Amino acid sequence: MNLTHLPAAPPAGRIGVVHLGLGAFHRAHQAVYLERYRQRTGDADWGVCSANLRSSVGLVDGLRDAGYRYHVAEYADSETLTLREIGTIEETLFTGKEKVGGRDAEGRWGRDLEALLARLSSPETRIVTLTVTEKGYFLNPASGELLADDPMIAADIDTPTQPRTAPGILVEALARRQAAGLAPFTVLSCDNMPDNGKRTRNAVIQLAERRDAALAAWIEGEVAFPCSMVDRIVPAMTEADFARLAELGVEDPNDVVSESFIQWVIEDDFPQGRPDWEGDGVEMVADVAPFETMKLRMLNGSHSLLAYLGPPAGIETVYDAVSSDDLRALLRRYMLEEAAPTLVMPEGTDLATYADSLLARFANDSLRHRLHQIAMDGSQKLPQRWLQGTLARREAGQAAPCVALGLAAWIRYTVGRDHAGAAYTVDDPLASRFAERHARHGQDPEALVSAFLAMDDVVPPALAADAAFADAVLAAYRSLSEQGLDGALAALARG
Ligand code: NAI
Ligand code: CS2
Repeated sequence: MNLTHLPAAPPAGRIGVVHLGLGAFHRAHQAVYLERYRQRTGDADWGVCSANLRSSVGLVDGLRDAGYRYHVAEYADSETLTLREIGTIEETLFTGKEKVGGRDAEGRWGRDLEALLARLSSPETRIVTLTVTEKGYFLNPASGELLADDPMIAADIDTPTQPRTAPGILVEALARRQAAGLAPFTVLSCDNMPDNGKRTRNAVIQLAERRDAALAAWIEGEVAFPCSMVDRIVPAMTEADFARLAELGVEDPNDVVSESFIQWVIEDDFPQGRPDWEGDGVEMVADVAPFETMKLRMLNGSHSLLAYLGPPAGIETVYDAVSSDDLRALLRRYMLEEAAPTLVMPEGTDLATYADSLLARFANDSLRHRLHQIAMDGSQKLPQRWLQGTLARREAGQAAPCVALGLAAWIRYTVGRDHAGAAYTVDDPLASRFAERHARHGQDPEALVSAFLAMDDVVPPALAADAAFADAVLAAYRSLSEQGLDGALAALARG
């Protein structure tokens, strides 16, 4: 093993960034960039206070107990590893519901809420970043409208000074800053959503309007919500990952594993200032949309194809999936024939080379990126990964057989049983709706496919009404059900 250790820089002591969503990706991406920035410049202004609003109180307390130090194990391949110690997270907070004796019902909410709101109201805090997953913004996946009827959002509307959601916490923090005569902070979403800054702004303003029109107008006029494209494959840790690191003498429950590749493309709109990230390879641009759409449709769209085709056929990880020539051929066909033609990229962008680089990253034999993890929250992911691009293709009269197969696979995946009949959890905010459709139409493929396509908060109505496309999804569904993955891929290849 070619192993490189990189120790963390000394703590800064000044918190310039507050992060919502202390998960694996935040620890392996934004925190890494801030660590590299601090190592390069010695600038002590950009320490991070990182909060979990909903889960993982163990990580919040574990990082605190470990002196806020952890490692990112960056694998270029199974023989080349950089162990990067991170010290930029200097405070961790938890505002979710605590379990009492393991029982969720009696837990109280908001253990550290006041501490988080105080951090967010501090003049030192100039940037707020988020990785709360696509569902953490409480937006209709297709329209981008705030889900005002969601019980969590309804609670934040009823008790706005005791918020529980990311949008609610941002509104309350901005209200406190406005009341104190302070400038706002810049809100930087790092979630895999198209126009993630605009969608975050949308959620925050729609929620603020239900509280105070003047506050909403202030936010609309004063708060920057730049968009960003983020990229680093950071699988959820497995026991095998911890065992591998233990063999190297690194035993820390807060560590994360990632690939060595990392990318961040950010719209340069930071009125309160920012680190000069350019020195660490961050691309600061005027418009991030082309980069974001390219990555969401080519990388994430490919990931989702594997995520729904793989598990029912007993395939567990991305690496296992791309070890199959047929699945690799499917990804290449999807990327070059269905995704790439929908993209508008700067002159000279070579999408074929980009596709090859993605397939090489997927074949990283040191990442155990579970397909079930990628399959999570499909209702929140598929609009931007497959459906918006496919609608454009259909409106131009072009076929989309790979996405039709992907949608058929997603519908089959949501039944929650694999090829051997073993049950698994369908982890999605709309899971109960899927179960209801399977219970009612499970024996009638045509009615089942129609019922899924009719979910207009996921599938654009114009695409659902496209009879030729709906027929292609039904044919793919029947092919998967009757001939399995190999048969369906062969049918696709025959065209
Ligand atoms: P994770 O499971 O480690 O962390 C998820 C975080 O989201 C946790 O802090 C959790 O508490 C929070 N969360 C979930 N639902 C929430 C809600 N309703 N409200 C508030 N917070 C909520 O997952 P990970 O790997 O950190 O990914 C998080 C997000 O980062 C992804 O959804 C994606 O948008 C983005 N991302 C992830 C990449 C990866 O490879 N893991 C790569 C690129 C982007
Ligand atoms: C994955 C992404 O879980 C998923 O949905 O497709 O987290 C993917 O690993 C990242 O976007 C890569 O940058």
